[in-house]
Amino acid sequence: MTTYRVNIEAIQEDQLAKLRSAYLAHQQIDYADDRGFSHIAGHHGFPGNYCWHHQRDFRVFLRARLFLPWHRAYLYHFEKKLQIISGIPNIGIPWWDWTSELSKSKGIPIAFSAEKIERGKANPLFSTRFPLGRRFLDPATGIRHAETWRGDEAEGLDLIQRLIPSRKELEEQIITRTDYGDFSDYLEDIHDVIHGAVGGGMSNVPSAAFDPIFWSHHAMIDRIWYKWQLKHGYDRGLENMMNLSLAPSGLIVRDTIRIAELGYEYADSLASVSG
Ligand SMILES: [Cu+2]
Repeated sequence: MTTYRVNIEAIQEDQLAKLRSAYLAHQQIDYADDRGFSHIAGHHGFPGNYCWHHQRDFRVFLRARLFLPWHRAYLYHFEKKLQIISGIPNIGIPWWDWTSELSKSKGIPIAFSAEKIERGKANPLFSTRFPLGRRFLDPATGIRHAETWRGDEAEGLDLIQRLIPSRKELEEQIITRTDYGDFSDYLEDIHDVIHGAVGGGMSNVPSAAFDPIFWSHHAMIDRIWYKWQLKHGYDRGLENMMNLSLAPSGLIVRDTIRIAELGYEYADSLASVSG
């Protein structure tokens, strides 16, 4: 069964309700359980520090452009556990298309920005608690947060409007940037802008992956890489990195090259996933 990742801005009410219940179930798993949301979020920055950004991670001396394959493996691992814990076998991480007209005019989609959902319940796509009673310091305000937090909305929107390409501009970049390294660096810079635009815990590596929007931001990054691969070749630029480890997912670069082999696909229309 293929997992279809859908556009959060086009998601239907019943799909959104399913997604919320899946994330909530995942977030309620104890940190000690390595299938749970908080344990997996802890792999990225605090306490795991496994993530690859700007050709490095903090655990090895190697320099390599593993940003895209590492995060693909990371999302895959997260999604599998989300499916197991929620009992919804094909639930996928939705992607947030920050190049859309809606995001350029309103910023973060309502599915992630609403603090409360029906009957005043907390929105599991808006925030979650940090595990182990840990509090993260917001350098901007000096406040220590027990839950994920966001930055100033107006400042975030301004960054998106000024620094994020339009859909058309992005499509042109996907076509014209034929070199993997050049493309990966371009995409990573855009990625950094979004981390800053969401702000709060998302703008710091130790806390970023605890924010539920992290996964949808990275699904968009992954989807763009996939589109680039379709144009320029699946393994382009990674020929010499195929056997590198993407710890702690258990995958190596070679395993991440084809998303069809990982069992998921990006749905461009919801018609294909309504069944
Ligand atoms: Cu990121």
